[in-house]
Amino acid sequence: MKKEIKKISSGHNACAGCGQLSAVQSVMRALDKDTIIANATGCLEVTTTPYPQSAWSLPWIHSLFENPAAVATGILAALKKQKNQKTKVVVMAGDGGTFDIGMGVISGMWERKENILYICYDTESYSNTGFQASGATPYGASTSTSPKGNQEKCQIKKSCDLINKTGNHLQKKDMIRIALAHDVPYVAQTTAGYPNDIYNKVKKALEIKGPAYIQILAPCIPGWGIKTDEAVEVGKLANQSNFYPLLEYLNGELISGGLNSEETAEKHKETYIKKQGRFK
Ligand SMILES: Cc1ncc(C[n+]2csc(CCOP(=O)(O)OP(=O)(O)O)c2C)c(N)n1
Ligand code: SF4
Ligand SMILES: [Mg+2]
Repeated sequence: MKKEIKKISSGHNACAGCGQLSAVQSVMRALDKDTIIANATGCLEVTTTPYPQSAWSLPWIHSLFENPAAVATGILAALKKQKNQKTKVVVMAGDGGTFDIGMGVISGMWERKENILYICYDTESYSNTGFQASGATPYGASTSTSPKGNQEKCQIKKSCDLINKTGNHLQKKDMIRIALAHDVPYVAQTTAGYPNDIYNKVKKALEIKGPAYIQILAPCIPGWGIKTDEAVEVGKLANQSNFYPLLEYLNGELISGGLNSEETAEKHKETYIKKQGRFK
């Protein structure tokens, strides 16, 4: 029997139960071996490539924190020069790399309508550097730069009183709407709670001509204050509570997912919040 090659191997040093690594496994199942990945600095890159080792068995390049979209553009240009239309180019980056520092180059890539699949693993904070708030951090979440009940440590002095009471006092940036505003033909949202949904969305995105954006909520064990066996459950609750609904847009039209009924959301909201240390 032919032995299946794992596209990302065990032996990486991510935290036990990491929601991001679990989501990556589902993404990798859907990728063909004729793929080149550009990966921004962040937990995914750091935990999978401690020199001289690598957990990746597909062509993979580490970009800076801010520029995997530009690196992907360069790869695509080189493939075009070689008249190669077969090899897929995929970006992988965290929410900090996507919502914040990488925004300008992402916008350029989408403006040029390049055939690149961009996947954002959304841990709702800068996990790799100690859980600082990002543009993806939801309202009320305690992070190391918006620490609830710890005025001493707060780095955003002006809003300290407010942060002290609530944790993060800013709303999460709506990256899905930003992608749609760029007329990205395939835009989807999912969570680490749904491995098959991730797989199906990646497969679909790869069939689309032009840019595609998939945002995957990736529960972070220490950053969210959850147990090592809870990332999948919390990923499911995020959808069921309507905090992070599954979404799929094709040419601007919602073709699957959307908000769950009020009744379903009400049933799951409290459990979603109470399970997480960052909301306590
Ligand atoms: C220009 C620059 N600023 C800061 C850093 C330090 N840094 C490395 S990873 C990281 C946070 C990454 O956060 P995110 O993109 O959300 O990925 P995660 O670690 O959460 O998966 C930061 C701030 C850097 N590498 N480069
Ligand atoms: S800090 Fe969070 S995102 Fe990083 S490896 Fe650990 S669980 Fe995963
Ligand atoms: Mg992150």
